[in-house]
Amino acid sequence: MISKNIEQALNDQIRLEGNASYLYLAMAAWCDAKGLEGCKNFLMQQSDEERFHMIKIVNYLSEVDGRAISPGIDQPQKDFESVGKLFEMLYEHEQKVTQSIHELVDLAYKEKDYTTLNFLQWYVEEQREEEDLARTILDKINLIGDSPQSLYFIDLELQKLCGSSSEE
Ligand code: OFO
Repeated sequence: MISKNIEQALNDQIRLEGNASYLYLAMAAWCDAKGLEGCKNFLMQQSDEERFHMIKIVNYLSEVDGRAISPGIDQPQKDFESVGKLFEMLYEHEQKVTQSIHELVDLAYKEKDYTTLNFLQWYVEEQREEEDLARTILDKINLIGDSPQSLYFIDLELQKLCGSSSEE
């Protein structure tokens, strides 16, 4: 059994993970339209992972006799200024998710909900890895540059990163 407060906060997290999944899908579609196959594949993979993060919370709520709410979808941004700006946005989004996970940890700690606290550790670690991955990509883009001539090489690098992010 979990408190209504924690249940609400976990449902807010479900929404955030769901929105991340659809934002990354929109990013993948934009890259696809630009012929950036490697970037598209990477972002499709990230989108799938975010959905998995969402479902993991839905299953957890079911296990602790809570009620999961399937979130509505906010229309994500469709167009992006450049590949560099797109990955900056992805990094900012991951930082926002990390902050939200840390607030959830805080709440679980205050309520002495050690079961949820334990469950959230997986997300704390996952966010560390995802932020690290996003920074690695931004470093590569900074090195290569994102002028039209450089896009081919960025795309190759992103293809190489496919399969390198973690899933359980
Ligand atoms: Fe990368 O956001 Fe999920 O946890």
